[in-house]
Amino acid sequence: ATVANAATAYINQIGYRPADPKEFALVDGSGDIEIVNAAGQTVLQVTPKASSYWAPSTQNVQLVDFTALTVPGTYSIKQGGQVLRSDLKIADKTFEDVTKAALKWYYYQRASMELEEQYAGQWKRAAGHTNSTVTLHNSTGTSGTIQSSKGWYDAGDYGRYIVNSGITTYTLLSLYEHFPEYFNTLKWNIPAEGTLPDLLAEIKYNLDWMLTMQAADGGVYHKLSTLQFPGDVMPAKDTEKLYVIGKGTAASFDFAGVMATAYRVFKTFDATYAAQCLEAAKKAYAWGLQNPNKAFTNPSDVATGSYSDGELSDEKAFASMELFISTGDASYKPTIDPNKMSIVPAWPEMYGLAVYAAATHATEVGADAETAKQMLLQYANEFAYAASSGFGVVMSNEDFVWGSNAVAGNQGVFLLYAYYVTGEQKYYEAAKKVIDYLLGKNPLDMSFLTGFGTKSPKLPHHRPSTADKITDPVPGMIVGGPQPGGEDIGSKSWECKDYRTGVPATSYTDNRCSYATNEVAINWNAPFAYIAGALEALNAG
Ligand code: 9MR
Repeated sequence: ATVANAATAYINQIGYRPADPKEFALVDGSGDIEIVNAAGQTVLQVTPKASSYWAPSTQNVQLVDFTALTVPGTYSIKQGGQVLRSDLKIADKTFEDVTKAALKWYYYQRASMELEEQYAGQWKRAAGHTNSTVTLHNSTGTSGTIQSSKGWYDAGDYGRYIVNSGITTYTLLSLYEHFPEYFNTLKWNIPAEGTLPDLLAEIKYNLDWMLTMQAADGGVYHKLSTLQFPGDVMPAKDTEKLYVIGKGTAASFDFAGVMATAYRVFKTFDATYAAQCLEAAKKAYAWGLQNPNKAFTNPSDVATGSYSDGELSDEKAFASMELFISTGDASYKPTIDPNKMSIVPAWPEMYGLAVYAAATHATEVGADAETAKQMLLQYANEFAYAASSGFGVVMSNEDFVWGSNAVAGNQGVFLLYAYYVTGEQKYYEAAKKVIDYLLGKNPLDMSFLTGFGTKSPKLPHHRPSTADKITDPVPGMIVGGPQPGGEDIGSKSWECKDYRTGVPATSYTDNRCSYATNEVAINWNAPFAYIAGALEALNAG
């Protein structure tokens, strides 16, 4: 009797660009792979690479390189005469739609305004958090109210947090700054903001909010939220009192770096606005220098996201570098420390951004640019090597933390930086594999982007998607992804049953309860949008 082939092929479910390197992963396969076109003809026969062990899923994985196939179409993957799957696609501008969707999601996250049907379609909704007079919590060191509105909700909750807005807005500003031509014309149906390109119109909506969070002395408040997380209600139904909470060093330096960058990006569109951003950056930076150790922790009456970080030197380096590049004023110039280790950016890890900025501004920063470049390449070489085995990504066990998909994403962004400074194809190829991973070439066989792919999250931890009574979740959201922490597991009604598998890369559940694996967040969408947008922009025209 013939035993059915138990092989599984894991692919980028959105597809592959015709001229790109192309690879899928195979588990439990044996023999050659045939790729068959819609007419039933075998167009490519490939011998899979030798298998390699991937610790995060404890699987032996074979990589199958089908770069030689360049004709757009939909294909089947066969092994031993058996069809493993029939949704393999090669298409021009493969990542344009996901770029638009991932960026459009920021519009869906907008506070203080109605989402009209002409833009939001079936996800139209009433405005939330419209009362712009917000009470200063005593943790700000003062009392009274400020005027604050606009901005993006952080995640599945409705908090607005400066630290997380910082890295997010910076990543999106960088996307524009690195690829202005591409983003000057790319549009995704959001309300116009003067003549700004859509990407800058969206970014400005959050910058406007961030600017309201600066106190008269230059210091920046940490966050704006209710005291407790709201229930599963639409934004307009979350009517608990809003507070401005905390004021600290991380928020002030993150704000300073973002505003210094915004100055460069908005200068040619709106000189007055750009000047306002730069002024705000300088004042926040000066406050940070005066208050170098004001680490934020949640006050005892506050339970919303804390984004607490005790290590503040990287935020300072980031702000210094961006201010230095924007102003040319040597008094801002930070020293690049080659021994600093945590170089892949994350909300509490901003050092890598300063390193990258230094590496790409040799004229301004002088000798440090070479130090920065060497640091970048030392890691990028390890990353490129790691991408040649397992599921083709850098991710190792310790990368599977809360928001692991953003770790993968930021590794990809980092690899693209290495590509820009060297032009070496191996970095492009490794960065490209990150988007394959996020869109389905992973042991869960899952595209982590809502609304896209053969199998994608249906029940994200996202209050609007839960409360809106619409079957499909809001599209264009990258969920946090697998990780073994199980912080959301328990016996209370809103908690998850144990979904852990004993290995990091499959400890995930597509369930509303799972804020530790299936929530969405602005800082997780940004690196994905950056990679998808960069891959299109680099190949445009
Ligand atoms: O992304 C944050 C992650 O790094 C932390 O481990 C986690 C627990 O503190 O919090 C995550 O951020 C959440 C924030 O605190 C509130 N909004 C939702 C965010 C994503 O889960």
